[in-house]
Amino acid sequence: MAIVERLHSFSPGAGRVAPRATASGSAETITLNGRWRFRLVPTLADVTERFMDPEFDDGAWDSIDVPSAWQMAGLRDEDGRLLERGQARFGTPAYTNVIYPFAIDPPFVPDENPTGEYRLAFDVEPQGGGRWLVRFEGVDSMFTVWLNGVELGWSTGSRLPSEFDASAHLRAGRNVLAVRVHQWSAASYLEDQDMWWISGIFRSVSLVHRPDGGIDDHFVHVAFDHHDRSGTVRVETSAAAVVRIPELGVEAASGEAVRIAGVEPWTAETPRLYRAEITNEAETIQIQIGFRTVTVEDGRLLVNGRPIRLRGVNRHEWHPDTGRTLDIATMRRDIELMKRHNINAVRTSHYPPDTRFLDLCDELGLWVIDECDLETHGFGRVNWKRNPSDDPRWREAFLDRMRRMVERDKNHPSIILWSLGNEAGFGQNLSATAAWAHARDPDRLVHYEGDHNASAVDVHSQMYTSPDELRRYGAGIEDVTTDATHDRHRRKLPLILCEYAHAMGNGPGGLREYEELFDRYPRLAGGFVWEWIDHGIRQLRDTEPHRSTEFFAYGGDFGEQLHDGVFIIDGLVFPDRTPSPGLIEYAAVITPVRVTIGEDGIRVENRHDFIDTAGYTFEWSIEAAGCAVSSGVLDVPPVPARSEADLPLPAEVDGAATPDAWITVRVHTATASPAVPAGHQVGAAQRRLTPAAAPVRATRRPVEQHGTGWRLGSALFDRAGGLRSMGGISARPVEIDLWRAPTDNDLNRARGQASCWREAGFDRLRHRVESVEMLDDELLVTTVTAPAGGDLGFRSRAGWAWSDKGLILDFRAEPFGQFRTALNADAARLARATPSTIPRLGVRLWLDLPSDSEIRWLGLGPGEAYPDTTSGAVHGLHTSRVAAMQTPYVRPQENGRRADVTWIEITDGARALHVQADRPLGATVRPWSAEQLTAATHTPGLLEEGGLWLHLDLGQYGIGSAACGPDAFEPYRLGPRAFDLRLRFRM
Ligand code: IPT
Repeated sequence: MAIVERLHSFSPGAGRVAPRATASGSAETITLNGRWRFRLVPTLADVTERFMDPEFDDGAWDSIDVPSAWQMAGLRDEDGRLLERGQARFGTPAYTNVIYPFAIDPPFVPDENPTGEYRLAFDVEPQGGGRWLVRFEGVDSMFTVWLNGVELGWSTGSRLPSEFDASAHLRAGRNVLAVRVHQWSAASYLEDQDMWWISGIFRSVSLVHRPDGGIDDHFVHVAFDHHDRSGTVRVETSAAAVVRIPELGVEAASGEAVRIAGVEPWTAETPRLYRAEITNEAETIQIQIGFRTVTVEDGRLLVNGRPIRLRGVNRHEWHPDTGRTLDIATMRRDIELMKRHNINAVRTSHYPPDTRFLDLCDELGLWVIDECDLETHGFGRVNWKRNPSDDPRWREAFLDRMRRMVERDKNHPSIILWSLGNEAGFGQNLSATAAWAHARDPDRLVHYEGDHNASAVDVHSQMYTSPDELRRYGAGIEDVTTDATHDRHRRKLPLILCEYAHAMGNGPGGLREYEELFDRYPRLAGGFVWEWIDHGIRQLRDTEPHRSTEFFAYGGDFGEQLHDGVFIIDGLVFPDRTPSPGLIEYAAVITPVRVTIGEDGIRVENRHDFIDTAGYTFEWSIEAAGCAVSSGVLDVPPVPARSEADLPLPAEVDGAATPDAWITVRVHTATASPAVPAGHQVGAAQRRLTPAAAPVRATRRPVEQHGTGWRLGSALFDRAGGLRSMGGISARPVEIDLWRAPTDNDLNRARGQASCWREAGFDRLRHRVESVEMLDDELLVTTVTAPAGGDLGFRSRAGWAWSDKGLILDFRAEPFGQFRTALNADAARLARATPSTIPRLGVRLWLDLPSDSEIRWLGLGPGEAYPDTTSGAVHGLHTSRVAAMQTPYVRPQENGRRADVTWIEITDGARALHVQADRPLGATVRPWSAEQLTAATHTPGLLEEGGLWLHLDLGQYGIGSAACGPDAFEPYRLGPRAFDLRLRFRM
């Protein structure tokens, strides 16, 4: 078949051996990973005619690491050093979410089809008879393989393995493997996942020996009977063999079902694996067996007879330097981070991961939805016309993908659901794959979100459902499906949110609201936050002569004509895997051991599904105004899974008389497990015991004239009543502050608020001092603040006084004008416009303090917190530095706010400014202005301006999930209102 025909073929490949389980054992496997010769050509017309010939001279070619994606490898020089931005050796990554970067004309793809030609010369001494296979774990998107000049076959299915029989052509001594990989092929229509388009041999390649009579394939069928706690195992093999589980004294023939009394079951909480081997004369393979049974009963998702709650994430494979090529340390790191943040489930969105990741899920304990490498989302743009999912010509390709996933991964106890893919509409090919999976593996459940009627699946799945709608599903009062039979079936199914809470930029907010529903309704089996990691690409940008700054690139940064910008940056961890505040929040909301401190006692809820709380310690402490008062350890009898216990409060609670006293209970792991160390905090709870101290009585001193302005103690004001310095620290006048640099949620065109805020003009406030009055002991300044081009705003009155307790500011403000979302509008538009929300309500001032100042505050911390993201923060005395308080969102946006702050202190060692508020405020300190934060598109765009901005707010608009989901929920929306505020500055 000519290349062109093959590229435009509905067929998934040819010449491949039947898919089979991943296995390791006595048979030899030789890695072919390493440095290969490589040449990239831009179009099919440029391919190298005889490059597969063993004698072909590739001396002038480039070289590349296998595995790697060529676009990612090409961002570095031959020695692995990052090239400057704009330079690349092998094409560049391109990002689109839904839209295909080629015309929708299936099965055709453009002539402009970057093609990588790879050559590897290697020496082997094949021994022992049998067959030799060349195994590719993943090649994107279509490739043909030649060994010693002879074609072995071709394949598609980028995130799936392909094996070719090389036996007839493998020689003792030198061999040459040649592979031609095309970026685009008919199969690209099936791989429209929301991720970077990158290509090449991006997973390992090996030469695998298959001895005659060897165990080519095996299928471990397991069950756990929760009534008598026995396990059953039956191992099907492709050749007769003996199965041994030494620890259980089991020795059985392949195919024989063995029931074993008293086994320990596998769960994500107790990932108990039994070592076993399957052996015959030809070979021995080592396996790990986990006993567990997955069922749906009474609309609940059960494992081993008990309901489970999925506290999950969607995980793409990503590394900022290597793309979708991950090393084992990175995979392990992902799981450690997940488990240390209370996550217990992964959906492998949207393709089967490197198999080693699944081994780690088995070993460390995570529930897995293994998802097929299938997405045809781009057809949505043409009303799903010609969608492959319902076109019989693609049927074999669909089945091929599902088969290759299930056959490869069928022995992982961690996998409880097979997912048919993502966002591929619905149609006969998906029904066929579901039917095939049910027949091949009756012991697991089938998932696919796009099957809205749940006609082919065993769990109902949705994405980005609002809490209101979710509540209806929980209560079983959801709308009927179009078909009565499907409706009856669907009503019996548990519901999961395979995606919710879009973690783009600052956020997600509103996680608690979902958690409450998951808690309340047994039918709701939990959900998976979208998504685990920001797919940023590490780049260097020249910021100054001889200085380059690293940053993370996103869509459009490689000059793509078509791209979806920053939508690729929507993870709970930053590209370098630093946890973002969203992950801290999620960990707190989903804590498996929830403590609630009431007036009369402490409630411990064990939200695990299987284990009791014996493995946790519960420490309490009482602090008053941030200072330790007393502490101890709670005596908590082991609380069984899914139950709760009530305990008395520590006796010391009664004695707490000092103002602003709080009790905190922290839950830690008592012992280490493979992914989580001992002493790791899994949750915390707090309760205020005594009110904050009454405001101090201050004796005011007279205001003095000073030059053309005024002096109030150590504070100087200009003639317009504007603050100029305090205690030797230069300052700028206090201003009303309504703006925040829009978050990615704010910027969503359909549900976000930023466009209204901009239309209203909150980003361009102008201030006009109306009057300055000198009273005996107060300097009174009234100001009108309104946006350029607008006639609404705030009138404020700042009363400044000097006292024995420092500089006092009494600030009052009142809104005026029509706060409507449509400003400058005609009457009709105005009538339709809803009352405006505002991003922030507060004040800001600039201080001449250095950017390495130390910050202390009493309030929530240590991390940032917004109205609907406060779960991960605790009240107390916190210390940090300016730089550490900036959250490095890949696209700069509002960040770094500390909530419920009653005082904050900024010090450079020599000078200190202490600001005390009469009520808890949001406090943000930045070395750059909100204007700069708003304008920056990447982190190197944020430049220290000299001095610090201090923002204090009485409220901010919630964070929500509007980038792909609901906006901030009602209680977290902020509108304009009159406010007053008293601040006391001490220097
Ligand atoms: C949903 C996709 O499944 C996921 O891959 C990702 O693109 C996410 O959106 C947004 O980041 S689909 C969307 C129509 C809700």
